Amino acid sequence: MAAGQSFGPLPDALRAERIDKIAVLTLARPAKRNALSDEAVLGIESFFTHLDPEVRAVVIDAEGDHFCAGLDLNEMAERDTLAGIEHSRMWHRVFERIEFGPVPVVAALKGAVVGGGLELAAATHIRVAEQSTFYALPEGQRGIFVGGGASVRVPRLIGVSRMTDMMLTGRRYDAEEGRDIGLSQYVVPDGAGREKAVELALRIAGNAPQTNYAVVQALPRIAEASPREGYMMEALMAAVAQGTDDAKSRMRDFLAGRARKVTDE
Ligand code: 1HE
Repeated sequence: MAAGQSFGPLPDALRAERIDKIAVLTLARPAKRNALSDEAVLGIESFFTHLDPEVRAVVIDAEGDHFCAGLDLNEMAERDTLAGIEHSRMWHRVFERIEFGPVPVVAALKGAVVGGGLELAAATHIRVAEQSTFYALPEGQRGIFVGGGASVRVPRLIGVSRMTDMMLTGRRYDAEEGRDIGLSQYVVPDGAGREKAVELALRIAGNAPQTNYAVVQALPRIAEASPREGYMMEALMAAVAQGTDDAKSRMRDFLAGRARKVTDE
């Protein structure tokens, strides 16, 4: 474990740095294609748990040519059934910390985004894919099943039938296809993923915290609620957000011509 500045203790497989109001967490085990050991997954939890309250958005990127080759298969062989359940539940806990954590998270994807790597990516809010990116769920070929939340999150992105195809036939999607079906929101040239992810995270960090909170915490819950409950939750969240001094001063700035227009870049 190396001291991760103000990021809590981080294992060697992770690095973290601060850029202005954002933090960048880097998967740093390229020799093993950033395969996720238990130590690394717990390190991700530690990073999000110890995040400085001044940090307004996070980028997750990776060293080397691949974002993440999934679960470290070396750690799998000796696990019995009960340990398998506990292990999967541990991944769920950590990835929930990302999805429903304090701030929006942007992933910079490249190369392999497979198995648990896709599960990690699916727990983030914005995904930027370099051209080299490919997505797969090789669990089907390894005789196992997904365990890091993919059966909940991936169908929401691409539908049950596409995930079924990925698992049963080993189908891979490339970067462009992935964007077209909803696995990423952006595709950028190779080498440009981190820069684009940082640019987006800095822009997100400039939003009012109450808006980012509503988008991360309320929007996915509203989207899953029945319309009756959803409309009510939306009204409550809207009232909470607009009642803040921050919202009022942002609206005054716009009306006085001091704020960006939608058409300004
Ligand atoms: C690994 C892992 C890993 C690579 N665990 N060690 N995930 C998989 O089934 C993905 C398996 N990996 C691959 O298909 C390929 O490695 C890649 C397409 C990602 C990259 O290929 P390549 O040619 O660049 O690298 P490589 O030579 O295959 O791998 C380099 C090293 O990384 C090699 O070790 P070395 O000591 O021989 O150099 C590989 O053994 C090692 N490596 N991937 C351990 N995954 C909560 S449930 C989640 C379920 C899952 O995620 S299942 C895992 C699915």
